[in-house]
Order: sequence, then C-alpha cells, then structure tokens
Amino acid sequence: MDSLFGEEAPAREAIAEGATLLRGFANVSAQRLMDDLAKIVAVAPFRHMVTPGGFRMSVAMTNCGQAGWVSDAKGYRYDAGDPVTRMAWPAMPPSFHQLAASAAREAGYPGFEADACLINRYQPGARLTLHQDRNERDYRAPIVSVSLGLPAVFLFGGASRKDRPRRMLLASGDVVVWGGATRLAYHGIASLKDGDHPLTGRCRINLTFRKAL
Ligand code: MD3
Ligand code: FE
Repeated sequence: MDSLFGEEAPAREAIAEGATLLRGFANVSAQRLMDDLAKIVAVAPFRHMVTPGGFRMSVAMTNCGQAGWVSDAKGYRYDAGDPVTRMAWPAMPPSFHQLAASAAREAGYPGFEADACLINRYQPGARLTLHQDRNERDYRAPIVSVSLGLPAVFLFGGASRKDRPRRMLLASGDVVVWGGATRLAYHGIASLKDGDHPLTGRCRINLTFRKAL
C-alpha cells in the first residue's frame, strides 16, 4: 500500500489557501487532450496577441468554448468570436470539459462548469509576466490549469504585485485548481527552457478552464 488512503488516492497537495495541486492528474487523458487540441487548432490557429500597450505576446494563444480570451489595442476581454477567422470559437471537447470538472471536484469545487478554455503555447524563451486574471465575471468560480509537455517554472505571487513570487515547477500532467483566496493572486511563467517532450515536442501547452460568463 502506497499510503493510508490506498492506491486510489490522488496526490492532492494544498499549495495555498484555496489552491490545490493535483500532480499528474491529466496524464491518463493527455494524449486524448492533444488529439482534441489538434482539431481545435485546425479551426482556430495559435496566434500571438498584442497587449493594449502594443507589445506582441511571446506566448501563442487560442481558445475553445462559448467565449475566448482576447487582447488587442482596445484591451483584454472575453469574446464569443475569434477575431482572426470571424467565426465562433470551436466548442469545448467533452475530454476538456470533463477533465476540468473532475479536477475541480477533487479540489473541493463540485459543480464547476467551464464555459471558456484559454490555450497557451510556450516555445523556448516564451514567458508570461506577473498578472492577475480579472476578466471573468464571477471570481467565486475557480480556474483549473492543466500543464502538458515541457516543464515550466510557475511564479506564484500574492495579492500585491510587489509580493515576491514563489517558484514552483509544473510538469506535464500537473493540474492546479485556483480558487478562494488565491483566485486573484499575481502569477506568471518564467522564460521556457528548451527541451523535447514526447507528448508535445519543443513546447509547453497550458489549458486554463474558466467560468468567464
Ligand atoms: C493563479 N497561464 O492563462 S496557469 C493564464 O501556465 C495563465 O499558461 C499560466 O496565467 C500558464 O492566465 C499559468 C496557472 C494559473 C492560472 C490562473 C490563475 C494560476 C492562477 C488565476 C489565479 C491565480
Ligand atoms: Fe493568468
């Protein structure tokens, strides 16, 4: 027996008030997620969005679900349509939706129904500077994040941008559920180190599931 809780117990790690790390939780579904991602990207390709300040983001992004996160000269927001194709974002595949719901339930958020999934692609050197996720309507719902492919150093700050961030390594299959007191914490991703991963090749993919509407 691995532990008092037996072989079935998931590795559930409290990392802060309201935030739970589920190490390897997505490993069993990772190949299915990648296959479904390929279909999304065929319709809504990865693109480098521009910040309201005029900077091209090093992370390439796309979305699926009822709404997608977009950034341009006018600001950050959720939009029902893809500004590149002028079509609705692709529907969220059941594999995505179900993984998000089961991770949220595991972390103490039963009934989580994501309506938006932001998909981030990091190639070597790409990074995400410290920010808060504040474009969603209801901060009571958690955000579920899924890491696939190359590992990344996650920067986990506090309620103020000045709080010195903790550094945590996120590996392929790791899922983190961010709710409660951490929902508005500053966070980011350090510059991605080069490497090659059997699932994704030379990149890291991150899925963030949100209740945006
Ligand atoms: C903590 N993505 O898309 S996921 C983002 O790895 C984003 O691509 C990062 O930050 C990535 O907005 C980090 C982990 C994450 C996501 C949302 C959070 C951590 C969070 C919201 C609140 C607090
Ligand atoms: Fe974020």
